Amino acid sequence: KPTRFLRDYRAPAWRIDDVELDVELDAAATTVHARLSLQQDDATAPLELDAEALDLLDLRVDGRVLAGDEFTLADGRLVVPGLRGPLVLESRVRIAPDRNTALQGLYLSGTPEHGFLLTQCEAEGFRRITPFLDRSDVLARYTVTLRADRARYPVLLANGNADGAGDLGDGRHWARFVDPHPKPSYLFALVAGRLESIERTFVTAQGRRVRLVIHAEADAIGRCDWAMQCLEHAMRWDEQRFGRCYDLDAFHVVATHDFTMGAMENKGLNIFNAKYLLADPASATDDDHRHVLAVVGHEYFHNWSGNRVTCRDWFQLCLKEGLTVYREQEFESDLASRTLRRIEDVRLLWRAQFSEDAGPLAHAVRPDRYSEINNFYTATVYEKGAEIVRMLGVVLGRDGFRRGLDLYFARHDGTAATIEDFLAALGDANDVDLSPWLAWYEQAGTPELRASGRHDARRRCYELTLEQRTAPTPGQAHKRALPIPVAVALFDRSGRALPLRLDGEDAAVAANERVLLLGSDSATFRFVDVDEAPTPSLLRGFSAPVRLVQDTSPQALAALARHDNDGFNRWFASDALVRRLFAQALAHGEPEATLFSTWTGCVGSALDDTGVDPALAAEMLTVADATSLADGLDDVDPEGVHQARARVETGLACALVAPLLRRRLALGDGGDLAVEPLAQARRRLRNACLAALCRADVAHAPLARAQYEQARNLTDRLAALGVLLSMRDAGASAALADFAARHAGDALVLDKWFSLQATEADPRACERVAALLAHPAFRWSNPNNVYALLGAFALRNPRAFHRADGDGYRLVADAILRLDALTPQVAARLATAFGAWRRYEPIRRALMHRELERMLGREHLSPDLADILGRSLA
Ligand code: B3K
Ligand code: ZN
Repeated sequence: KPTRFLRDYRAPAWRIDDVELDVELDAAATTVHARLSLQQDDATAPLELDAEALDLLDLRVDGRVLAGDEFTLADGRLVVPGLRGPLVLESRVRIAPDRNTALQGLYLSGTPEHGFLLTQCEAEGFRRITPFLDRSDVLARYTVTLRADRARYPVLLANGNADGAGDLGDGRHWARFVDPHPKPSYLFALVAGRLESIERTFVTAQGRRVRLVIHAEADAIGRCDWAMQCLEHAMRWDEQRFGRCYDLDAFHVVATHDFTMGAMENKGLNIFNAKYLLADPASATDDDHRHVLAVVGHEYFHNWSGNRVTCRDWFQLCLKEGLTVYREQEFESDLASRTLRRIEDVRLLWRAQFSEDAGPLAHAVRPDRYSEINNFYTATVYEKGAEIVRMLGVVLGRDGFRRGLDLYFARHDGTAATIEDFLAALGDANDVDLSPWLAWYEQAGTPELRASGRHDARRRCYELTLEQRTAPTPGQAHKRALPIPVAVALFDRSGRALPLRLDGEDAAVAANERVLLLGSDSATFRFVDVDEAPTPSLLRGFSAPVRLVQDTSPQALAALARHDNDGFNRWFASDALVRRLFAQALAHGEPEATLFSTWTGCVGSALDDTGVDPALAAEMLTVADATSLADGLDDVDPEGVHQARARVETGLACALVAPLLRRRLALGDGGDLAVEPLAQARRRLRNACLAALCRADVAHAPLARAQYEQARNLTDRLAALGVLLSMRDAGASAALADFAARHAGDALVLDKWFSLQATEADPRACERVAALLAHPAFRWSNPNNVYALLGAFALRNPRAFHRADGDGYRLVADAILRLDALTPQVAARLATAFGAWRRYEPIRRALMHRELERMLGREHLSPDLADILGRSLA
């Protein structure tokens, strides 16, 4: 595919005001009749529509059938020269949903006998349904009529409000939908099949009565109640926190097992990967429950941030995704645990985004070029994009941010906007110039923030010097200084937060935390009236997505880990100690004893203190993952990283056996089925204790065996199984077999069973994964299966994937080539596991390079995979 550039953006030469679609549904041969009312904005431009993977039956302009020589259809473009608008273009095409394994456009979920039909159009799937101006700045009103066999497809759904339905007399029926809100084609959706549903009524703050309907196949409908509760919470929350109300008479949600990603925010008809919709305590873990809450919220919030105001072009993808991820984070933080959500987000940022930014696939949050847009649904666009919005929230304050967002929605409702529009609205509403923030969107790479402090006893002041630097990334040799908000508190010896007054200010701020804005390469901030050397707490709440390098002493970090008044910062300080210990273990084989006991003392006291949020204590017990610990290293030896990490992890467990046993006992059997945040947090801690105990001493294995047997929820059973597996307990194989038998036929639970085995930090996981590829529950055509087994192995098991003999690489590369012929987006995502090849030690580097070249040498690669491989090798 040719490279597209942001600088080449041109407004569309033709517009589509109204779309009428008539769809005759059939799994093997569906016909789509489209009637497009077109306006011409540029009189010289020929009409060029996107059209892929469809058979064109006929084409008419204002009712006249065009002859074969009046248009061309090649390379995904339907070109009709010499037309003058306005006009009505009609096309009839035939498509084959049952052969659509790419899962883009109209496809079949499940088998032809038992499955159902559905669509996925973002980013460029609508062109596989009908010829169209398939770009996000063409907004049209849709009327959609579906016709299908009633017995085979009793439920018919499309975007918007229902506008009639009836019988066709020949065993078939029809249903019509009108969507009053103009929308881009990527938000189009239809669903047809045998689906069950649950329904509630929601009355919006504006008094609109809305039908909320969740649809799923018969075996899954019993697991949709949690999602329904989450949806109601999300709708109310968006009204209260952001003043956003729902705008149609019905909101439909559909679950499918065959989906390339998490879920999709189609207007009024969200489609979900079942993994993010179905949840009950017997078949979903606590984490799953929170993910359902977050994703149901995320897709719903898109109704404003994405649908009512959409993106001008795909370069602006972060406009809707960064903002919506941020809204989702706030939603979960308000409803569940703010501390836990922030810790998880920061862990994800480090593991996925920092590493992406450190390799050849690094790109700006708003990239300036792409060849395959589907490869840009990345941690950078989503997570770093959300971090930028969060920083703006910190700088503008809660009310200022709300004012800005209100103006953004008011100004751009019903249109397609840009990042510049977003910054202008937020800035105008607050009378500030936010244009320097554009640099965060345009510049790739993780900034390094150096902080050093100096106390001057004679002048009673504390000077904090902050410096920033961003290393070059592909295509960006020189980096500009970014606006970096650094939230700061200073604690005295007794743990009291000091009032903060900068030199030259009249009075100290009331709050004992403030945000310093570093706008240049370096700056020094002088706090006055500071009598003793304080303990600085920096980047509080992770106020900017940077790599913090601070000269803080271990004692100061320990004081923060014990006493910081914010839970996230306690964890953050503890994590900083972990990283120092890890670095020592990597360099010298053993971490230094005093530092080690300083850290274990902090974790031990969190464990003993029942006043501490159990989720926080659990997170402090959980050592950072190997990928995140290797961040910033060169010539990485994954085996060495694993050993050093294991030493830190096992050392902690051995040092804390007594408090671990005590706390686990005090937490009780955890066997209840409640899913409210505190119950989840207690289970989390109890399971973290179990894992640590079994790591410390195999003598604790009976605890894990007993928990496996007695568990009344999936969280506890799966946690115990993971522990047995990682200890290589004699009973592990039997437990694995028992688990598979208990959950036979339950694809989502078996995916967890696949992942557990694929992520076992043992080189032999490679053979195990190879064997599991032949398991009857594994299907190559199902993205969930592929991610659960191969994705988990390649992206979350560095020790086995990077096995020194190269078998891990070969296994995954072979799988990628096989998948590319089926589901290119999945193949491309898996291939990102090879992206960081240059950061490894020479032998692995060469092995990874060889696999990349081997894959690239294969004929008929999809554009998706070719793009990832090409950029990785560039
Ligand atoms: N917008 C979709 C992602 C579409 C991915 C296309 N390859 C899900 C979301 O972010 O809500
Ligand atoms: Zn999204």
